[in-house]
Amino acid sequence: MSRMIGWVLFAVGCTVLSGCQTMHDTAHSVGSAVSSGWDSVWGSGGPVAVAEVKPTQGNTVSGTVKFQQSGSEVHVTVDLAGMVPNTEHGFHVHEKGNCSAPDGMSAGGHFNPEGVAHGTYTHPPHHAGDMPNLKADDKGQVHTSFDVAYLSVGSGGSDVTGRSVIVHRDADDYKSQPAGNSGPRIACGVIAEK
Ligand SMILES: [Cu+2]
Repeated sequence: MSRMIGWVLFAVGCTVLSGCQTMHDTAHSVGSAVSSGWDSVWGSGGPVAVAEVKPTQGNTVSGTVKFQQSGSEVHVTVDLAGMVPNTEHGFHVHEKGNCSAPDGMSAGGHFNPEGVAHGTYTHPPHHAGDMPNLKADDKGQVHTSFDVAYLSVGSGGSDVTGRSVIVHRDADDYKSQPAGNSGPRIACGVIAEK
């Protein structure tokens, strides 16, 4: 609980002190990395946001993606089904929390508050919305989790709340601009704070 209070105080401080946002974004860029075990170090209980993922027209992928703030990182938990078995898919946070278009294009481009190029999620600079490709198992399902330091939940310039997650048909090559040549959008979910 003291961690929660600390986070709130930090957030309030950010709104009072000008320049804090720049520091915040810089810290996230430098700290961009994937690691594990933070839950055991920091405990859990930070803000949570969840996307209920639904298939776009003509597709079958659905499930949930959960984002939980944990210390300075965000733990992302992915549970999806309905993919072609043993396939790999681009997976990103997109700018707009709008999945109304049949092809998912209403979600806009990649979430990119820093205005940088698309790239590999482990090597900044890259879009804040860049995440690792999802690999479907032999049942067409994905059950995985990972931690990133460049997103946040509930506050900050890289807050995922009110954005969306998109699953693409093809793998992200982590270099083609602006979206890794990952093809059409096969599923979309608006990220809402819980
Ligand atoms: Cu995308």
